[in-house]
Amino acid sequence: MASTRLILVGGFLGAGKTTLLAQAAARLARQGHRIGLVANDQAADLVDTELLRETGSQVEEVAGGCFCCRFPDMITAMERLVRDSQVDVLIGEPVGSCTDLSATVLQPLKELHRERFALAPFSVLVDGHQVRVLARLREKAADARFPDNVLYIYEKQLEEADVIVLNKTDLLSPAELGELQGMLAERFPRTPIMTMSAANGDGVDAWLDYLHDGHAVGGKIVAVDYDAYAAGEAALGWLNASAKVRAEQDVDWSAFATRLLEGMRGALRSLAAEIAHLKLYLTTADGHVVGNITSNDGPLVVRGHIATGQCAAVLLLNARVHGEPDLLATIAEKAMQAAAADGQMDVTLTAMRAFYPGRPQPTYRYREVV
Ligand SMILES: Nc1nc2c(ncn2[C@@H]2O[C@H](COP(=O)(O)OP(=O)(O)O)[C@@H](O)[C@H]2O)c(=O)[nH]1
Ligand SMILES: [Mg+2]
Repeated sequence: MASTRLILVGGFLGAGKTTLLAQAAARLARQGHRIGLVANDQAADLVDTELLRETGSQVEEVAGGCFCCRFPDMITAMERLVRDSQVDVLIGEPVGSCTDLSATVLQPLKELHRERFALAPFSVLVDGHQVRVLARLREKAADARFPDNVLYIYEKQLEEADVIVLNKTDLLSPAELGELQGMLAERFPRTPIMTMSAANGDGVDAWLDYLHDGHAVGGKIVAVDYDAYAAGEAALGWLNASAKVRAEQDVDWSAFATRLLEGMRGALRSLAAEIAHLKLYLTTADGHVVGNITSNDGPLVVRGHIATGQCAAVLLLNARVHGEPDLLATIAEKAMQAAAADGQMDVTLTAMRAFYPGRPQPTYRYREVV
């Protein structure tokens, strides 16, 4: 059987992976490819899956653990896309708090599934803010957003990349861009560094071309201390919730999304609980709205459109925060009720899971590059 191209895009929570998957899928589809996308999370009810479905590509999700701990599920999902939907390019996004992917996913793919999947260089996305955080980590500054063990994951993710992609360049001045590229090149001198705005598409074609050009794939395995890694993952409270929202009359769904995200951010700020990624997806019979926040001080972005006259929506809410899961659940529920009450709406929770991710236990862990 012919092999299927497989592109994996890593990077921390909020770096822009899902945005890039959607961009790449659209471009490759225009070139006549059939695309399969694979989302991944610690639990079900994923905003990312809905976002990826918008692209018109086939989407699978691997929920309940990272690709590394759910390797057989990842293979099954990919094989299903190839068999049932005849896709010829697969693009996957591992959980943003996951690292050691070269040892646990890339090497087993290379050794055990060489005939099935033609793996592209492993790209790790990073946004400028995160690069600065890393620099401050090395200086041991007290104002880092997350504790050291979370920053340990950031750093390991970049260390194992075949190619680092500095994303969100649209938010940077040329001088800042040059400075950040310089910082990355100094810290990771053996790794090619590309730049991109996944949001507006700048650099995406150049990146897709690069993946084709025969560069190293899974070229390094880095030393990862699993105690530090597990402590980093367990420092982040995780929440996946779904709810039904109803209104008596026509409502402004974007305003509801903004109120909900602002409400949560306000409560989290007052506890000094730093947001890694807070996102929501509201679906109605005619249109949807997406909302995102990737730090306590960063922009709140709401986009999408819902036609007038839509009085019922399904809400998906995903939060990854440096704070306790139970507290996160309470904050989320209160913010939902408050945002609904402000718009004379009614919200009914249909599922809510709040937890710390468990210790990573990869299916495979290679010691050497194969
Ligand atoms: N300004 C800007 N925002 C971006 C870019 N890429 C992603 N984002 C935004 O960053 C947030 C997180 O993006 P997402 O793709 O969900 O990140 P993920 O967690 O890595 O999958 C969303 O609000 C995106 O719209 C970019 O190139 N520029
Ligand atoms: Mg994502």
